[in-house]
Amino acid sequence: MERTVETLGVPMDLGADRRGVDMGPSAIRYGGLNAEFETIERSIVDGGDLSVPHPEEGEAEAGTQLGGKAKYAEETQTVCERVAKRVSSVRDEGRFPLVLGGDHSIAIGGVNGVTDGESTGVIWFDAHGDLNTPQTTPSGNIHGMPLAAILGRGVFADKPWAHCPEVDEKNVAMVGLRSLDDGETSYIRDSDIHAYPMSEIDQRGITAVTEEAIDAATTGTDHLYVSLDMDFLDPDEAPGVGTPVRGGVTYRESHAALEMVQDKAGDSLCGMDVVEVNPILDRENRTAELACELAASALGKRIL
Ligand code: 6HN
Ligand code: MN
Ligand code: MN
Ligand code: MN
Repeated sequence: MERTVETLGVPMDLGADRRGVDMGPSAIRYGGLNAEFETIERSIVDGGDLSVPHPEEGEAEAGTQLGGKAKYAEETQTVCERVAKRVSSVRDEGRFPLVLGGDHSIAIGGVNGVTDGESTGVIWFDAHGDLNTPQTTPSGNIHGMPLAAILGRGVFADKPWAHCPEVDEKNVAMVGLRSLDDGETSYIRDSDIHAYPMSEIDQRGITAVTEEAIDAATTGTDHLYVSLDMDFLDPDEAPGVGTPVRGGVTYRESHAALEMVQDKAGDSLCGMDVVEVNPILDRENRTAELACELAASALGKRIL
């Protein structure tokens, strides 16, 4: 893995119903990202924020639909293409891309930015499946659809830019699930995706489950991308997220999982995003601070 980390803020909230995650990148920076990285032997540079269309400025139209419900589809495509381009050039320049969200739709850009013809495993830490399509979505919000889009289904399926054929379902692992829509449940059942709901974490423990997830995502792949939706954590720990769901992982479990990513797969880790931080709903910026800590854990921070 590249030693120097470059952060890329994506102040995007068009994929979610609640406003506020557009302030996520600022909150994460304010939460002490640089200080966290000072303790790791790697430098961090801030690549700034990408520009994102705003409804207030008339630059975005909620009405955009793609054969069903998918709000702001055109704008989301524009932003994700920008993310992919930047992530890819960060890697070309020999740095590690760390994308700060923003709603989870931006992961379409993150994954597309790293694949570049190489087979890629993906670990998706999330309460949700993010496997909806415009036909199965209850909300029309694209942040509930990015993993399906990456796998070539649903929103943008008719537009090949979003699909990453380099990502095979059998190398996708979802950890922390506790809120699935009907269409997502059948998607997972009919697929080769490795899905770990909270009930399995309760039974087997976070380390056994994460180890298996890492194995699935790294067996036979060239590299690994990690997508961390902060609603992976219990809302008691991380209240500042757009769509909180009770019953998530604890503070310690989240650190254990992200530390394992570095310990078991640090060499193949090629990119990461931390998304869905909503400072409006947060308490004393704790979710943003935790986002910094978890990124640092994944990228090698240890106290001993
Ligand atoms: N996220 N499954 C719900 C939907 O609207 O599709 C919630 C999605 C939440 C997505 O947290 O990234
Ligand atoms: Mn989620
Ligand atoms: Mn692609
Ligand atoms: Mn998500």
